[in-house]
Amino acid sequence: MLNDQKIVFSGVQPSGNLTIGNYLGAIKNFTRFSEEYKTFYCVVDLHAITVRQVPAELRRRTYETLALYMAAGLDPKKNTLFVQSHVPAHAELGWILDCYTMFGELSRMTQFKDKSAKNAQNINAGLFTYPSLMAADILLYQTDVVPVGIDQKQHIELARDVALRFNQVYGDTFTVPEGFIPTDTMKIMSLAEPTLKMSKSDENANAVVYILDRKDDIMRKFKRAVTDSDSVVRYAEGKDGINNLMNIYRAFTGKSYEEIEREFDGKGYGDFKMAVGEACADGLAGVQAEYDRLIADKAFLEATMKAGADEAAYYARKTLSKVRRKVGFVN
Ligand code: AQP
Repeated sequence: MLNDQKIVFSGVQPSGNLTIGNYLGAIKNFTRFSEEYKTFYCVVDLHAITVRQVPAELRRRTYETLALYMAAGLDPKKNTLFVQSHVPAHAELGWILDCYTMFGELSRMTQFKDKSAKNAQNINAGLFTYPSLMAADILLYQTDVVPVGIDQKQHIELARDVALRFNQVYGDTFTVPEGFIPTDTMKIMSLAEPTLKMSKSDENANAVVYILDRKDDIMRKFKRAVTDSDSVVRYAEGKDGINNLMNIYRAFTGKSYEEIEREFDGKGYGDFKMAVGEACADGLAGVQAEYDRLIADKAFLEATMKAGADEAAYYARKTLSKVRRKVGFVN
């Protein structure tokens, strides 16, 4: 790493099949940093167990998420790709930062409230302290930039507050990170309820387009997407379904809202939905082909996660030893 090279960190939970929300809001943007930044992209399995997982599925999805990172264009020679639980410094710094994060702060996190409502039978302490583990993930690497969807904004702000608090008590220890949130794709919405975020844990598979969905499924899901009683393809307040489809179409074609409005002038929603489906299927085809190749090579995936963890652990150790010294632990 060069001395003045900026650092990027982000992660995705292997808590379900990844969606085009995860892809357009996060993973696709990861690649833009590979050339000029030192990048750490992690499969955050420690976070995933805040919601009950089937162990064999968690293991399988951990491989799948790593393969998807690479299929989306992250070259392991240019990016440090690893699994969170392979670098124990995350859990250790997570605990330390728990002691510098206030109960009131954690109580205000909307993700905690949402996930508690969804998992009323399992409101565990990990779900509550998730943001301080996320702060540890970020701060361990002295991260400058964190590419995420808008739903993670509140957690990034908390990570900044914790870094500032720690730095104030012990002197300069952590870089204070900034979020990088894409404007058009920061929140891809559910196809069934376009006022809600598209989520990999949604029980309604028709509301969600998965990165690995094949064309038939993609077309069927867009065909059924909820729109409105108007029939004009136009980006406007109150047209949540159409706005969402326009954002997805923009992301896959690079067209502007005006170009889309012109393209579908005088045509109905049916034509527009089919075009969005085609663009999405075409945009994902390359990722899927590369994924199919990578997922068949388990030895390569294991070698990649091992090399990534070794490299990440090297950087993590530097920050952790500094923190341990500052808080007063005996070495
Ligand atoms: N719908 C979305 N639109 C834009 N960005 C999104 N992200 C997630 N959903 C959308 C971004 O993807 C990254 C990884 O997310 P995560 O795995 O940490 O979990 P999440 O934010 O809780 O995503 P999900 O899909 O909703 O997972 P579940 O259902 O397991 O809770 C993050 O940068 C996130 O912003």
